[in-house]
Amino acid sequence: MDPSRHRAPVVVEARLIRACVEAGQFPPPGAVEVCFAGRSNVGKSSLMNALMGRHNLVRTSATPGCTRRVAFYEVRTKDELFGFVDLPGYGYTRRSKVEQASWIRLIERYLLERVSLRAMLLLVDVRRGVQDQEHELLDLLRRPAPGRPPVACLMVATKMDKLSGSAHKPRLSALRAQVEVPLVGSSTRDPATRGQIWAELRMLLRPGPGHQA
Ligand SMILES: Nc1nc2c(ncn2[C@@H]2O[C@H](COP(=O)(O)OP(=O)(O)O)[C@@H](O)[C@H]2O)c(=O)[nH]1
Ligand SMILES: [Mg+2]
Repeated sequence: MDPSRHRAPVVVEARLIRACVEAGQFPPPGAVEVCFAGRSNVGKSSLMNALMGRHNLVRTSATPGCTRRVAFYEVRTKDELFGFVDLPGYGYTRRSKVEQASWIRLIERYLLERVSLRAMLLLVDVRRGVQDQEHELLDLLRRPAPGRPPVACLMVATKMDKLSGSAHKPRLSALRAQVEVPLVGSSTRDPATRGQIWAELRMLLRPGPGHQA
């Protein structure tokens, strides 16, 4: 494999633009946007920090359910600009029905109407695997959305370090059999992850049919 494929860019600037509790607060669409979705505590904030090369720009938490906002970040490399968007996590059982309904509305508005959205990284804990909510999110992305171009999707199985090395390959194969989008493993404990996920992200954003959900 070409080693340059796995070289992560130097992120010269990464900053929070706005954290929104409703769609009316979303900043105007601009740079190519990548959103990070997944169950609470799956490792979204950690992966975003790793990709941005920042330790704690996106707040990580050992307590699930803390992020209830759609948070827009701007990520600048030497010659590119990306929007990274942290979507509120789901699967937090102590949340009320009203909160869940407002979560769904917010996610739908973002995923179906955001014209600058080009890719979604959908995270699953490698031990928990792909469940109904992930399939529902993939279905949502496939819904007709006349206002925006198609969105490519990559699944990321997080916390690979929690499995023994010999379990990695068979587990990833089993997960890949459950979805029609590409799936890769990640671990914030593994320094190679940053370059690998950046490489996948770049492939995802390449013009062409891509890996649409
Ligand atoms: N072992 C391990 N822990 C992780 C990994 N990624 C995230 N975590 C931990 O999982 C917890 C939740 O992570 P966070 O990024 O806040 O999840 P979020 O709710 O999806 O944003 C934190 O305690 C992280 O340190 C990983 O790859 N390996
Ligand atoms: Mg988070």
